[in-house]
Parts: sequence; C-alpha cells; structure tokens
Amino acid sequence: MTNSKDWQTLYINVNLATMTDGSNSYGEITQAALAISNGKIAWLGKESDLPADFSEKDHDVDIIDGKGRWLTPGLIDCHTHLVYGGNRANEFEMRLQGKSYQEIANAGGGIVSTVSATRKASEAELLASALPRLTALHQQGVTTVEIKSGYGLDTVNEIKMLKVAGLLADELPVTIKRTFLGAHALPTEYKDNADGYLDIVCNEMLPQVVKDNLADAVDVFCEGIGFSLEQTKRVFDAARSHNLPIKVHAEQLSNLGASELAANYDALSSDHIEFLDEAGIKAMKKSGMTAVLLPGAFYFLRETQLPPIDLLRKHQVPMAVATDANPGTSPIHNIHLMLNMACTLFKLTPSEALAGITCYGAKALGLTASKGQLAVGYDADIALWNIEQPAELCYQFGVNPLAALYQAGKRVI
Ligand code: DI6
Ligand code: FE
Repeated sequence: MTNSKDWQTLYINVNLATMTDGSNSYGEITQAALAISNGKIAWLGKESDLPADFSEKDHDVDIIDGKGRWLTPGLIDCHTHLVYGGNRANEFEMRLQGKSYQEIANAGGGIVSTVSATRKASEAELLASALPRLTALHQQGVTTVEIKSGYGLDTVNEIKMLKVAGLLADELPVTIKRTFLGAHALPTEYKDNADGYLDIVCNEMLPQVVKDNLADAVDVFCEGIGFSLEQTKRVFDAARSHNLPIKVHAEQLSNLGASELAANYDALSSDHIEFLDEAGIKAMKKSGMTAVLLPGAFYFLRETQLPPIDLLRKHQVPMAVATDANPGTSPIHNIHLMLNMACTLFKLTPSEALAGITCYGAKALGLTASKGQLAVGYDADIALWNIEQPAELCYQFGVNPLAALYQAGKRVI
C-alpha cells in the first residue's frame, strides 16, 4: 500500500473499467477514485474507501473531478505495420475490378510493391509518413503500439524500418514495441530461392537486429503466399536461439498449422487465424498463447471465413484485437473502428472487444504484468472517456470520446 502523501494525481468521482479480468467483464468499479504516483497506479477503489489522510492540505496532489466519466487502461494496438513507404490505392482499385489479393501478390504487386517504396524512402521520409498514422492512434487513446518490420526484406532496410519505429517514440508519448518480420514475403531478388533468403533472415538480419537491440519479438507470415511451415520453423529456431519471443501471422488465408507450431515454441500470439481449427486452438491454450483478431483485414479483403470465436471462447484462449494497420490489407488507423468491427463482424461482446485492446493486447506483447489493466503497481497509462457506459466505446464510431490521456502518469492529451 503506497503512502497517499506520495500521490501526484488523484481522480475522484469516476467509474473504472479496470479490465483486470477479460472474461466477459469490464471489472467495473463505480463511484471510484484512482491515484497515480511516480508513473504507476498507486491506489484505486471505491471513493468511499479512500484513506482518510488523502486530502490533507499540505498534500501536493492534483485532485481531478472525473464528473462521473469512465477511466480505462490506455489502449494497446498489438499488431501494426505502420512504418512503410508509398501506398496501394492502385491495388484497391484492381481488387474492385475483380482481382484477388493473392492474384495481385502473385503478379508482383502486394507486399513486394510496398517493399520497393520502402527501400526507396529515407529514414526521415518513413518517419514523416508514419507519424500521422501513429498520431491518429494516439489521439484515439492508444498508449502502446506494436510495429513490425517486413517491408525492407534486406538487412539495411529491415534495420531502417525498425530504427524508424523506435524514433517514433521520441515524437509521441506512445510506448513502441518492435517486431522483426524479415520473413514477411520473398523479395524479388530471391524469387525462386526462399531458403537462400531465410539464410539471410536467420544468419544476417536477426543477429544484427539483436546486436542493435532493435526488436522485442520475431514474427513470420506463414501462408501459401508467404512461408511454409518448414521455413517458418527455421525462423522460430533462430528467434529462440536469440531468446526472442515469437509471434506468427497464421491461418489467414488457409490452415497450414502455424499456430500449433508456434505453440510448440511458447509463442506470444497467433494473429489473423480465420482458418484456425480446434487442434490449433487447444495447442494455443496449452502454451498460454493469445489469439489476435484483425477485423480490419477481414473487412478490407471482404473475407467470409470467420475466425473460430466460439471455439476460442470454449477453450478460453484470450482474444486480442488490433488494427493490423498496413497498406495492403488494412489501411485503417482507427482502433475505435476495430472495437466496433470486432463486435459487428466477429460478434465479440463489447467487454471482450475492450479486453482485446487492453489486458489481452498487453498479453499478446508479453506486457501482462505492467500494462493493459487498471491495477495497483501497473503503469499509469490511463484514458478518460466522455461516456456513460463502457459499451459506448464499441457501439458508437466517428465521434472521439477521449477526454484525457496519461502515459506513465503524465497527462499527454
Ligand atoms: N498479412 C497481412 O494481412 C499483412 N501482412 C501479412 O502478413 C498484409 C501486408 C500487405 O499486404 O502489405
Ligand atoms: Fe499483419
């Protein structure tokens, strides 16, 4: 129990969605108070239970009347590719004329076209184009974002992307977690030599990324248009040899069994998973993985295969929700829209959706002990919302209800 004399900020007259238990509950505490000290949550509970000495005159605490509004944890977008060059509006038009995502990828469009644009862009240009995307998320209440590489596909350009992702944290008060996704696609120069490319990924890129401390995790796109199960395993082995946690783009367009493979490596998460089956779900449960749902990509590709939500519920696999912000399949930098889509398209309950961008978003990034919940000792990443009930965050879309945002106890909006 911290001493109330150390409190720097105290919210009174607020309601809390603590999100400490993602299982169909907001963890609500109404008529509550919450105190911040040294960047952490120092106290929370019913306002009537506040320690008697909190309002002593000699306190330097900033007491804020929340006016009956709601506090939630700062939002977490646990899967994005928001650093990239160019855009793919031309492919959007092609798809509307009847071409599929796979056809475009096979004809040299898709990921590799973003690779050319990303290679051409300087660090400064990539930073400048990523900043408005991150700003949009930040202004919606996001305090932690994961950003993947994967549009460089050679050592210099993968490193450039990860550096830019790190530089974004100097521009905005957002915690950035970086994921090395060298195995996102085959660059054209390795068109018929996937194994040769993976030699570079595992033996050149990854050691360099580790040496420069540029990534918190390693990801692979395991798919017919990406890497096979056997190739994915090679990258997982390399990640493991560097003690880096694993994430995987899996079962997005077909079921190759990548989630099950990832479970054998105690991966943090398997992401997309529209085609995931029960065996994969059981394996994920056993190893404590999180399922990351990406309704923006589902929507944008006009996918019809729904992720197996009922089975994930049945086996109590935690479900995170994220934007997948990227130029090809989810050019959508809006976490509120993901809340709405998770409910309307995937039929998550509003509390499941909110858990997906708070406590379970944190879990998908290995941050369960410090972020994504309103709990004593957790980082004081906190959002104040102009809403009367938490479900409004999922129900309404287009008017930003964010009233204040704190990162590590500091007011940033
Ligand atoms: N799956 C996706 O949805 C994105 N990457 C991936 O592995 C798409 C990336 C792109 O099309 O640029
Ligand atoms: Fe993705």
